Amino acid sequence: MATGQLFSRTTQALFYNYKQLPIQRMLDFDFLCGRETPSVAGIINPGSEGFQKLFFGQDEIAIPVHSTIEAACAAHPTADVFINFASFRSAAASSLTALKQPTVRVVAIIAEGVPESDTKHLIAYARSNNKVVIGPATVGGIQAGAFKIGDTAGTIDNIIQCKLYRPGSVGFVSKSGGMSNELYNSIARVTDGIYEGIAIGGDVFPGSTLSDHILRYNNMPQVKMMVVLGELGGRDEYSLVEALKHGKVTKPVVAWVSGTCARLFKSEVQFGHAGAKSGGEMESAQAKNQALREAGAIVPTSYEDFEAAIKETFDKLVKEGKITPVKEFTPPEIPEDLNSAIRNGKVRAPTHIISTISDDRGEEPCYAGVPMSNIIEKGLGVGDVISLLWFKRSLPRYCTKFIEICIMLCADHGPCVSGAHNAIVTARAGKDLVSSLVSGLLTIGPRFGGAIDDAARYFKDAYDRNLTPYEYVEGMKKKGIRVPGIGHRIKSRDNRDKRVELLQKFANTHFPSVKYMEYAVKVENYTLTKANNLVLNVDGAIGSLFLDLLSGSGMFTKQEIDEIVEIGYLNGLFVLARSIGLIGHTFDQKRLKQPLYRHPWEDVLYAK
Ligand code: Q5B
Repeated sequence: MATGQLFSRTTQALFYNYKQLPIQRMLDFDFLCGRETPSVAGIINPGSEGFQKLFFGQDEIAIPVHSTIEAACAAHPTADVFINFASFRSAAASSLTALKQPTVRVVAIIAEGVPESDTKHLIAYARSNNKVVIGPATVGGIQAGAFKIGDTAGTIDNIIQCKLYRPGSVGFVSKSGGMSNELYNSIARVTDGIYEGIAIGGDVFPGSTLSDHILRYNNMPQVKMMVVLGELGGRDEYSLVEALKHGKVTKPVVAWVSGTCARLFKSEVQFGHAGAKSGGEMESAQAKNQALREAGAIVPTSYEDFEAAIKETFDKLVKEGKITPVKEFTPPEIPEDLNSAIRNGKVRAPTHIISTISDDRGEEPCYAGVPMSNIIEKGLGVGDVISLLWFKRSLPRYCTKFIEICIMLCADHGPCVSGAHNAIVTARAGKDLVSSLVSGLLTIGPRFGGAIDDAARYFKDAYDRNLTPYEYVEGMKKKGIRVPGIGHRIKSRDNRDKRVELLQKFANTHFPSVKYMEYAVKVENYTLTKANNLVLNVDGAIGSLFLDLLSGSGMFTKQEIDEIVEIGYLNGLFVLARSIGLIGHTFDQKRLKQPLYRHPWEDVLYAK
């Protein structure tokens, strides 16, 4: 293992597997410490490339994302720490790849459950190549005021409380990541704080050991004393005992091995970590504490006395002039995330969208307040769904049935109408479903299918103003406007549109009043005196009958009816219905493998 300093205020890491929270915590720590460069140089997210936006203080920064470890190392040759958030399944392979990169010096493996044989292989490779592995099964480590791995030391509040934003004089190493948080706190209370802290992880074979780090701290002039928290199970602590016995550790070591309670259990006990199980006597916490004590470490009689022992050792070093406690300063405040500030009721932010028709935030989506399951359980149909989403109310069944009939009758009118023709030509040009559908839909307008709204507007206005059909039609003629809802390319007095008849029949049976439709028929009678094809067409029938539905159902105020007509809801019925046919025509052409359409020359008048 390399000796001495692992990190500095300029250390940069590559972060394997995108995890927003730990990366943001690293960057927040950087800001707190007054680092000028973010500690994460790049992210490796296998299979994807680009950038991830994260905060560095108040500013957003874009961190490059690479799809391979090799590409990330090539792009960031000064990033020498590799933080591996891969799952236990892929952690070993990705860690080995990282260790093989010449630019990577330290690899931290967070995953628990990495196979021991894989870890042994990683350890052997790292040691023979003078590289450092921290973990597996670790939270990582921290150099106070300089660099932090992932989630080490928890929240920003905890980091501030533990004074980890600036260096102290204590080198700390533990097996447990959770307990290291506890100790950062204790150490901050009774000393000038941590210089560096490492959690080696709770596996039987840690990538680097307690003694590896203690020997490293011993070589670092900034570290004046060391604190070790071991645990029962394994023999790692004995290598520290040996180092102490052989005089390799010259700075005071305050140590405690937890798990003394294991003796209270009658059978063998496995604690949280894979390596923390009460095995033979040598592996007991009592035996290890005793051995450390005999080797010269300062070992209290219980965990409760651990903090006092640390304090005593620190105070002694201060008294001897070996430590000059650091000057305190107030770290900068990290701006709170908008989401958490809103959650905590600290700020209010204006919304950018207002929606009143549906809500997908609860257990199930609701249409106009009606849960999806109600719609299904009550056996409601698409007309009811339209009634909820367009009109924001549950209309009576005859109304929703009428909507459904409109949709069924307007679903298609053969391949020759404008919309179907366009969809067919587009599909034959090799375009996809959406393009073909949209190209057909774009033909819907005042002449083709999109005359329902205008038919309703003008019929309503003429009827409400008591205009005779003659006054209405001739008035429109004077203005140069064709009567919307009147006239058809193929339908005529002698070839009536069956759809119009069906709609009229349904309305005559179910609607309380059909006054607008009757007015439209009177208009038709008049226009038929002008030309045979000036019949009430499907748009005109729907437009006039929807006026009857709105005014006769008693479900809408006069103001609401005016708004519906003014906004123009009713063309939506044709758009929705005809989408069914346009999709059908698109599939039909593709199924028939029709080639590119070209209009024949013979069908064009080339005029001069
Ligand atoms: N004239 C529909 O016209 C059509 C007149 C009129 C007064 C009128 C025309 C029209 C209003 C819009 C309308 C919906 C363009 C139609 C639909 C869906 C569809 C389609 C399908 C499906 C047909 C000849 C003479 C001229 C005109 C006069 C015509 N309409 N006068 N009011 N409404 N209607 N659209 O046959 O003196 O010679 O200059 O615009 O309601 O789109 O199946 O195909 O399901 O897909 O091309 O059913 O009526 O007649 O343009 O040659 O005019 O009649 O002023 O008089 P035509 P034009 P003049 S349903």
